[in-house]
Amino acid sequence: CGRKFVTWTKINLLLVLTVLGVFLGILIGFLARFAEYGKDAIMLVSFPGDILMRMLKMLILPLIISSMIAGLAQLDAKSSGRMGSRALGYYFVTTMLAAILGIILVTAIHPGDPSIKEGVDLESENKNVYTLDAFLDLIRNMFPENLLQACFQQVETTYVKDKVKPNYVPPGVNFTNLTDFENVTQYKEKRELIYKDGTNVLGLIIFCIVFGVTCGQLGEEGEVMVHFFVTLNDIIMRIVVLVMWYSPLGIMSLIIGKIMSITDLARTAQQLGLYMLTVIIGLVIHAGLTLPLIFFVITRKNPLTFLKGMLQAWITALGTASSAATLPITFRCLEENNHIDKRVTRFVLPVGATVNMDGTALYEAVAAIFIAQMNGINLSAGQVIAVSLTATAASVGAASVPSAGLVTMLLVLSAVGLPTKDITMIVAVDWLLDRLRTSINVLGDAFGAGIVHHLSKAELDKIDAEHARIEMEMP
Ligand code: DAS
Repeated sequence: CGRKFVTWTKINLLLVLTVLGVFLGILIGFLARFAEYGKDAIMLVSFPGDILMRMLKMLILPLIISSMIAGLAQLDAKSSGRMGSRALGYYFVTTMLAAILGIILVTAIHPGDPSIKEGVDLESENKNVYTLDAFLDLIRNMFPENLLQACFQQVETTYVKDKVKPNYVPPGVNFTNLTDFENVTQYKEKRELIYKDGTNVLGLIIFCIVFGVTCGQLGEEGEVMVHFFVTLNDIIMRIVVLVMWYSPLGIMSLIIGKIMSITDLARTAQQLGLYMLTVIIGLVIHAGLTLPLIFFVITRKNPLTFLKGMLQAWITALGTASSAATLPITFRCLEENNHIDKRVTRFVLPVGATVNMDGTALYEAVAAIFIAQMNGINLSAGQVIAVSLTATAASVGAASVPSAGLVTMLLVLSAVGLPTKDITMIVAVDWLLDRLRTSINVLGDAFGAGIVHHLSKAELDKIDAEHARIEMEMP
């Protein structure tokens, strides 16, 4: 069995190292936290993690462009249309299911109670994280008039003292800010709060879909262009392997840095423990039961084997709290471990990572009703239905960057007239819940790619057979 263990470890060495990184990160994080190190130590310890985030973000732009154009150019318009509609249908159904599951659980467990708010002076409680007014003004001002804007607009809001400057940049391919997946919330001594959510991925994805399909229709003329993007995609995926071997250290550093900077652990656990448990139970049921069941019913394949192949991406999502940053690893796990056709992953993954967020929908439904319970408000049936719909819609609008779901939750709270200021009650635990819901978002995208691959297999085989026949006839 020693030889078997060595073989197993060689195949799973990276996964073993990454899991080790997570455990060491948690252990060192809590040890360092109780040692009360200062901000400098946190910055230092978080440095390797920042490097990992920057490496992954560096890959996202070329990866999305090359994968979408290469993937779509190798399909005809009809099959990519069918593939796209299957993917969007799966995204809508699973996201709605997640939101409804969240509502059932938060209503059954009832974690919110007016006593939680007693004695919590929202103003003083948040001095060391956000200035309450700053946070509220920021959110209130950046909150776009309607969801379409949230999906397609690029919002950059800088809050400096009493000024909030939301810049709504018109949709379209704006390369300058696309690599800025940073969701930077810094609280500086001069009471400046800077929040940047510079994402315009959907604008890029739509551009790539049109470009890729057009490229594919060019036939021979487009061959050179298709070959360029296929080669670019192969190069990017090779670079991803290098980043993956660095990720155990980076993920460990991200976890240490986060744990060291938690504030008020005891109060948070005491007041928000049941709320966090509700979210966690919901995420586990959704990813451990709902998604595997849908996957098994449609593909008749073992969902556990599929999940094992996704472990590396799941842990990276836990470390980075960003579906976009995890995208390169998600590609690799699906194509290398689960053998999903590249023409499927290249098309559905960038779209899924941006609009399909089951974990976020569940989280926003739970958090909104938790806030209602904390205020002793009993929502009517109509309001509960509004919560499930707006939580689904808000998860589409959430960018795939850290804490995006916390921001778009305002859509849900506003839709049912809940006090938006209470969002600061749950900010303290968002660093953990964000990681958990992001990892479920990634698993939802992965199962989606597996299902679309299964449903499109016949067409893909037909395209391959056609290519083989043409090759045979070539002189
Ligand atoms: N962190 C987001 C993501 O990358 C999810 C969220 O904030 O809800 O998927």
